[in-house]
Amino acid sequence: MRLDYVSIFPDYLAPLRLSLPGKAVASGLLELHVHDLRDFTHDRHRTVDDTPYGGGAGMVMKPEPLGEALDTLEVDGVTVVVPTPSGRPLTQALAADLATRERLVFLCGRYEGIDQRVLDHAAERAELVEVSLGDYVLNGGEVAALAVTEAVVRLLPGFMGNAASLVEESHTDGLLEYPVYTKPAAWRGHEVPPVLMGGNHGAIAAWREEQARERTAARRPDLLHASALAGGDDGWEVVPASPADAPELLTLQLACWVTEALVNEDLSIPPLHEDLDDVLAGIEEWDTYVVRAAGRLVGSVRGRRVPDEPATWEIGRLMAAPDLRGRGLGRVLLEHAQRVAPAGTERFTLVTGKYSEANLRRYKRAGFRVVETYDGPSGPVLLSKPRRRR
Ligand code: JD8
Repeated sequence: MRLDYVSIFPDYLAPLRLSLPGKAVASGLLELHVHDLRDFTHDRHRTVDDTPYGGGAGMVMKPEPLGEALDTLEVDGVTVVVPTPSGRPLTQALAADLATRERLVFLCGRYEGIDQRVLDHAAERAELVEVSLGDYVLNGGEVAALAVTEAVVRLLPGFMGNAASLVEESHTDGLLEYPVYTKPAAWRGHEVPPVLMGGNHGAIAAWREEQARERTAARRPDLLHASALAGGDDGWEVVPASPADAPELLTLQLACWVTEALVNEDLSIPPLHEDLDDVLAGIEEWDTYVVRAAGRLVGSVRGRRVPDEPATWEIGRLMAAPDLRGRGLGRVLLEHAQRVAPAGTERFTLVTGKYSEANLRRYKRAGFRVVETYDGPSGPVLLSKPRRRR
């Protein structure tokens, strides 16, 4: 990924060369370029701002220097990120989306902001993403550019040394992270919860899920509410699929696996090469379930007994509409696929792309473990989880 930053305070972005992005640059995963906006001026005073039309306090950033910067950085068809208090909130879902881009160009504003025509012009020739760090006022866009960079870069395939550490994270699927502990087992009268010392992975996964849910309900009920509004948990109604769902299911399937193909740089993945008949056959062969929100088919999952392995319940085609990621829909579908497994099921299996960090996070958080990695361009990776006695 290539990242460009335009700012009147280029040194403000020096931290990029430190910490995480620094290593990514060293390993060639990341290319960073910081540009001083004044280098795109031609007057003796290197002017980048002027008084606001219509009057009022403060100064506004002039369009010409920013226009020249966009030209020089050849932003046609590229994603231009502009931090602004009036932008869309930065979320894990937006970070994961931006992480699929080849390039990001950050325009860091100062003063009262950037002349609106620069943004209108950028939107005519590039993908303009106006983003806000949160509902408070900063003096410029640099801090937000640094935060967006960290949230995005750490999701890049192969970036986090141990992808596993991305697993148990807040906001990955609508819940806050659970409490964590390390040695010593007792400290200043505080003990580590015994369940964590018992080595029973299923019990540990269940305790952590419960802790995450309780903490979210206590500290961020809005997250639970948001996923409920979007039909989450008891709001997402998971129902058996019918052949009539096939056209929408094919559309959702292709949309979801485009992201997988991008992340895994592999266009050969089977879901991308299916047509309506294949989807109809799948609905026949597998126990297939769908979720609708406001009438729109937004999620699906299926399960079947593995031929000649009756005790293994294979879960597949778990899909959540790209615009609804981070709302817990994937978690609800995964839980449902396990719940509907027939009696006699001893384990669950599923596969995903070896570079599908978000999926791997969700599955490992749910207690699945990688048992095999096939040697295709994107694996896949086979994960398994023992079925806990209910
Ligand atoms: C970009 C200029 C300062 C903002 C007059 C103070 C983001 N979450 C966020 N809060 N503030 C920003 C932000 C502030 C910026 C610029 C981002 C460029 N300012 C302006 C309007 C009021 N001054 C931000 N992301």
